[in-house]
Amino acid sequence: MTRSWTIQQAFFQSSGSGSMGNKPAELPVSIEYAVLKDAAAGAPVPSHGETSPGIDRSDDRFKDLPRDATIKEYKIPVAPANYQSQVVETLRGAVASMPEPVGHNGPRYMGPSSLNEASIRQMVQSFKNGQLLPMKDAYKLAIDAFDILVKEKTLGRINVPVGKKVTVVGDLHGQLFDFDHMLSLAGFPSADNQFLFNGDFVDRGPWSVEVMFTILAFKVWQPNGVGMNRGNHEAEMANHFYGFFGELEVKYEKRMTDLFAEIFRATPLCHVINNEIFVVHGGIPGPDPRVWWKGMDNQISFDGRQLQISLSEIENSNRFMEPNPDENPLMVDLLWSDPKGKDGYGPSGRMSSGIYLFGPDVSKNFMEYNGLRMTLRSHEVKAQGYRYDHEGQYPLITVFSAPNYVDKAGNMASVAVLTNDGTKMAGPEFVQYSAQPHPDVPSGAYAVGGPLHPENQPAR
Ligand SMILES: [Mn+2]
Repeated sequence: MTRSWTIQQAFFQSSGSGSMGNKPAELPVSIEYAVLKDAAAGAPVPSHGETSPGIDRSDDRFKDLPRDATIKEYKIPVAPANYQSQVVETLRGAVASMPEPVGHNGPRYMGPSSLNEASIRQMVQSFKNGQLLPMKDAYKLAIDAFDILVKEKTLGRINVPVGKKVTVVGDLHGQLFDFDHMLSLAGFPSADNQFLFNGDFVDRGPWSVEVMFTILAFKVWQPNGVGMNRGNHEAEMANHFYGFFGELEVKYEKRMTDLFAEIFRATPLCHVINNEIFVVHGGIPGPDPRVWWKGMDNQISFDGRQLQISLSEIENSNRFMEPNPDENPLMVDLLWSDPKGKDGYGPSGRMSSGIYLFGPDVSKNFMEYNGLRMTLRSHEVKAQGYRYDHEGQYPLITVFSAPNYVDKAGNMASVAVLTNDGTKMAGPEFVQYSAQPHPDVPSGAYAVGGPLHPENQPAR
């Protein structure tokens, strides 16, 4: 089996707006997507017109489809009873025999009990001053975080006691100076204020390593008070192209990228807060079966799901893999999809044939079926840092936490705060903020083609 990368690039081309006046984000930046294919070298492009076994193409539902439409079963892989990582097991021994960082005068990680609010504040301050955890400590912290995440469920549960709150953080994308500013406004994770990081911690911003180690320090400090959802950028393919792996290689070593790939495969895909609020990076389950054909355009909407997916199906699904629409359509929907204004499903411009947009009827049906009353998601830049994409009784809200995204979007950022008022999770209230000054390292510096990518650096 040869693993080949293919990458495609699309520009945000938006015209018009949805029935609720929803407008796609207007951005001077491109959105990119890539498809990781497991295929023999030279294998033909998947043919259109395919129908999964078990699907009756003569069913009335499909009668209007063009002949070249592909109809694929929505099959959810089941999680293994326990996941064993050969990568991590091998590293444990290697890390134990790494030299102690004698003479290192930057931040240290001396085990879970060394973490507290003061030590993490100091760590972030050191990161802002250009210091790093030493190699051995960095591995230890990352492995300790892996050991916690690997035992969690694909769908996590957060319980906020009466009078306490939870802060949901959207895309951060390695913007350390903005992240630190956000913490100064929203506070640190605590028993009074749990945190849920909703994916896209890394890539593009050139301090993805420091943002990631800060989040892992929070997680190891308070395993039950800090949640993490995987985003579409917590994936090997994305990290390879958009900077996190290049940055890890420059700041540490290439071998560490394999560990982070395992950490991301162990990261839950979504959380539910107090049985009321669904939190996921991208969106909710896509159409079943998955239908697509050449020439789909954004005028098309289809009503594609007769059976709803339950929270327990998500909880028991296998996340220990890279996002891949053929093997795990659910994961791709949760990590990649976006809301739209009109009812029904529609094709997404992010990636052909595997990613969908979903309308307000789709999100309402999912929430109603599962006894939920609100969805928070991230994944799209918004001018104010948040946006009610679907309104009404079952709102779906985007929260995005990277201000002036990629140093040029000009957007504000926000985090969403929900409080248990004794009857329900009240809110969200949004803590908004704008971009902070940062050292002169551009967004994308460590990405493929960027000035600090390992291939573009002089030999050290
Ligand atoms: Mn995203």
